[in-house]
Amino acid sequence: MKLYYTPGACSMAAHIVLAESGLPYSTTRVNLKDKTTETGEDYTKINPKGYVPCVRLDNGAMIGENTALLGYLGELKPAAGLMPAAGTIENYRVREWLGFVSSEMHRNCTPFFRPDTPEATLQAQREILRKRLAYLETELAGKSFLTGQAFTSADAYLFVVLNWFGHVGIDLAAYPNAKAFHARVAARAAVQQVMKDEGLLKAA
Ligand SMILES: N[C@@H](CCC(=O)N[C@@H](CS)C(=O)NCC(=O)O)C(=O)O
Repeated sequence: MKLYYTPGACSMAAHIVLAESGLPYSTTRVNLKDKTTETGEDYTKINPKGYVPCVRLDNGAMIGENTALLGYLGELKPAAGLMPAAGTIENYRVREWLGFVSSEMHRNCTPFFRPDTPEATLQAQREILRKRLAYLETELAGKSFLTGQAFTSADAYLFVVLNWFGHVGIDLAAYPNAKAFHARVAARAAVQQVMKDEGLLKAA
């Protein structure tokens, strides 16, 4: 499998799930500004949508879209526990969180990465995000991860989105459960490795 990613972008969630699974994979960095890969290919020929993440499977098929991709990758190695067994309510609980992180958290962060977003829009987005964080805060009370004590694909995605909140201008200190969740995920060996591989942490 090959993951097309951009350092620190939402593609880091798939990168974490791959690293946590222990399955073999390779990565290719994508420059989102000029849509080229680190090997000089035109990324839009690889993924016509022009955005990350996407994964080329060993049989040549491409799969993208975080909500589908993170479920798919998480189910590849059941023993890793990243997705509960397909068809169970527990599996759909993780998918429910993937949907929440995607449409309620990630999507509401997007305007902060567009240089032309008016400040009034950013303020309105911050208000929405504060409401979503308040909900997360109650959901994470007494739990290590979104669905309980097991780390899943949805936790990888939430971790990556929470990484952006400094840039968004919301201090997670006001949300102690979310802040503790973020620190807990950051400390995982696979997550540390991925952050190093993406150039976000200096190698020890
Ligand atoms: N619908 C996609 C959106 C992914 C997405 O927002 N990717 C961002 C990085 S976090 C991106 O590549 N943006 C560049 C662009 O849209 O040109 C998904 O959910 O996977």
